[in-house]
Amino acid sequence: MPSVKNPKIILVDPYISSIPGLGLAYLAAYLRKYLQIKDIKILKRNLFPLLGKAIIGEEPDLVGYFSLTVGLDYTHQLIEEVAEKRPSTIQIMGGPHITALPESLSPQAQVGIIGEGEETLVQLVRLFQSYGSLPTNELSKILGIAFYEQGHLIKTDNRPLIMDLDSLPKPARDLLDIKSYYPVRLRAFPTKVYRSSCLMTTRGCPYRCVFCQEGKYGPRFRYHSASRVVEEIEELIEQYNCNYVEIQDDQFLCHKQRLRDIVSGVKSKGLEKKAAFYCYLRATQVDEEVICLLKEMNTRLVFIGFESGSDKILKYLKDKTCSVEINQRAYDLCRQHDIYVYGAFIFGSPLETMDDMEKTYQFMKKNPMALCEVSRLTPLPGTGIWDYAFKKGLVNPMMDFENLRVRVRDDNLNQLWLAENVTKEKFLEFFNKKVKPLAWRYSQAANDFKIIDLFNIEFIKIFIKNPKFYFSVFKRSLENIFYRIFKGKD
Ligand code: B12
Ligand code: SF4
Repeated sequence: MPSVKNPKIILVDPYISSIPGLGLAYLAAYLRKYLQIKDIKILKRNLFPLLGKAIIGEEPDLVGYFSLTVGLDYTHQLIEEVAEKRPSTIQIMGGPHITALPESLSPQAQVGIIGEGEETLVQLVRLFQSYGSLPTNELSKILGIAFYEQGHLIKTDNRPLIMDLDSLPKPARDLLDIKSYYPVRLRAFPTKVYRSSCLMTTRGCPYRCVFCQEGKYGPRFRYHSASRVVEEIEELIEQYNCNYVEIQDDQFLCHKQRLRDIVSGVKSKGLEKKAAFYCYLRATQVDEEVICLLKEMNTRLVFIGFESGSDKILKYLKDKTCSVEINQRAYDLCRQHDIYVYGAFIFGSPLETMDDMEKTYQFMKKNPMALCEVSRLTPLPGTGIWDYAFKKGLVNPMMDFENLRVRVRDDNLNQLWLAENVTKEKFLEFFNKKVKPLAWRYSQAANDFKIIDLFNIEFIKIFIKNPKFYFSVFKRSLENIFYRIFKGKD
């Protein structure tokens, strides 16, 4: 049995996602390094559908939950279940949602972590080691947390940011079961079966896009050194056998000299021959040199938030820092260098008209995407658009956060819709008729997927494991062939 001096800690990611989030792995590595905690696990919903039971079965002393806005109810249910069945367990919530809205802290949880959690968690675990509990008079001395004292929520002062990211130990990927995420990239490149995994090389962002939580908290950009980035890439490839490396940063390109150094480091170790790369780009940071550098390190796919084909809407969404011309240039440069583009678009800004939406559709149609993500402008807590919607009385900290789903689907008429000049129904009709079919076709056409690819050995393995998925790819590939024959017609 673990003693209080050597507590058993479970970190929980209650979301199903295509890649393993790294936040909890950073925390685990920090606990290992500074407190030599050995008994630590990350439980992810992907792998444990009955997460509550799995947590309780571990008999933990302390459980920490990652929180996003959508899905918060599920996290609260887990916390209630654990509180009921194992009341002695200390429960803590962290992540983007609690950071933006600490008042969402479950009454059954002892502490909410605001912002970066490494140092805060170490201090909390130390407290637990000393007292066997988290006494509130001691909690009030810890920076960057929220907790209840006699029913009132107390927030302590903000914790200073970690400025030297290289001082953080590498995320504890050994706790993530990386292999279980390998095959997901099939949807991006059906003809190639990659073994993918990810890294983060920066934190924060100097921009202030109205839909994003990063921008709201101002210019707090920090980055790992090029040599540390190359070390992590090498670890993914050599130790975890990955051949597809996803760089999940919002701001991978923010520092050009660092990019040059990363690329030369990757090449000096021959890593570009062992793996393909994927990263996020901001169109304003793209120029010929950047794209050539990305190409040199074998970047196959880049994610670009084009957001809109209307300058008026782009200005609004991206705080006047981008334009359709800049977006077009970024797209063209990528395609000229044979890098596939994963484009993201946002519909539903307050002053957006049908004409603006049509411009976005035309941009999408002109520029085939390898993958395409369509979102509605959603007032997530901590963003500029949350403040706007809050002033209008459309959102509040007690609302049903399930109405803040970001992706556009055709069945969610309850979702908040902010465009004043276009009804939600009219938008969904336009989306279903024009945008959705285009996005599906592109994901196949841009990848040059062929019927013959269905007979490659990896696909046959998929057929055996998951015939439903196999047939959905088959259907899409037929659509793709028809699309190519009648290309341009919609
Ligand atoms: C990579 C990424 C993804 C990945 C992986 C998601 C994941 N589970 O981590 C993918 C592509 C799957 C994804 C999808 C989505 N994402 Co995303 N994503 C990111 C991104 C760019 C990086 C996440 C990351 O690794 N950060 C680095 C680590 C170190 O930070 P961290 O996870 O926040 O953890 C630190 C602290 O928060 C804290 N902490 C976190 N948890 C805990 C727990 C405890 C106990 C403690 C003590 C501390 C603590 O300590 C950690 C270390 O300092 C962030 C933006 C960002 N820069 O963070 C958006 C972000 C998290 N995503 C966001 C959104 C909206 C989504 C989607 C809903 C979008 C959509 N299209 O539907 C989906 C949700 C999917 C899902 N089911 O998870 C929002 C979340 C906003 C919110 N309030 O919920 C963010 C913040 C971006 C934004 N727009 O502002 N995303
Ligand atoms: S969308 Fe990207 S560029 Fe804009 S604030 Fe968020 S992280 Fe920064």
